[in-house]
Amino acid sequence: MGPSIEQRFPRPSVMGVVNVTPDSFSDGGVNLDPGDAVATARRMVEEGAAIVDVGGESTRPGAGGVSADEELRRVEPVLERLERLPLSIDTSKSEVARRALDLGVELVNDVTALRGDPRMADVVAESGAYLCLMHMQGEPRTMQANPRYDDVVDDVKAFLGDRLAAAVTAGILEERICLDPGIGFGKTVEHNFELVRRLPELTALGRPVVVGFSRKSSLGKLLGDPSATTGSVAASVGAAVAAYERGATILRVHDVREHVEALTAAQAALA
Ligand code: HH2
Repeated sequence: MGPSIEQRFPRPSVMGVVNVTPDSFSDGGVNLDPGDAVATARRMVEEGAAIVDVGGESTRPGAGGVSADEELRRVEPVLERLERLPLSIDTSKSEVARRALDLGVELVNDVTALRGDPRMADVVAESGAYLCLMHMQGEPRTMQANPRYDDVVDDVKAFLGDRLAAAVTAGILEERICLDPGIGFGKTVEHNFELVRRLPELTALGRPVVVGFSRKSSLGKLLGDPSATTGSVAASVGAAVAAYERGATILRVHDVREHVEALTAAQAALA
């Protein structure tokens, strides 16, 4: 069966992001050409990424969906050429996940936490892959319209606990699952920072936590631009180090070298 997710990804581990899309919020178009995506993924591993997350559908605020065929058309040529690299697939479609797993991907990163496709749980269970379950309020097209919570951390924790239980009931081993509060997915700036500040309440669920604050617009807004759609690398690194200090295990980032260097220093200082 292989190692548990915490053995496979010791804290802190960096997950590099490669979006093979025309429209992702921060790297849209940059890696749409398969050759560019392959080169970016290889560079990320050289820079110290423990895994590279390949995605063929943008989930940025306002994004519509793409078909499974289109998603596969984007990611398949990339995955085929990266067979010996540690990879995850960022998808909510079982058809895409199944093909990616056939091509050697070891983790399924599902931003719908198994709610998007009724066949996804079986595909993950049968393969024995690692799984990331992420919180999202609403759907990408409308999620930033007016996010509301009674208490954002309590709500996200209850959701992730429920989705973890559903995954285990569907036959996925708990030791192969990690959880993610879903920074920017139906959340205000204050919600996002509160989730990091109170991260120990989420690690109390007993599973490794993934945090993806990298380049997100809340960082640009925090620094004074109310209409920001992205955040700077420096602000991303600051948020990632804070998340690590509060207990995050995997940091999902676009700028691998900067995060690996910062987290190595943070670990030396904190461990
Ligand atoms: N964020 C994005 C996409 N997938 N998966 C997890 N587990 N956690 C995240 O925070 C997360 C995610 C959005 O970022 P990105 O992939 O860069 O952009 P886009 O969705 O526009 O492709």
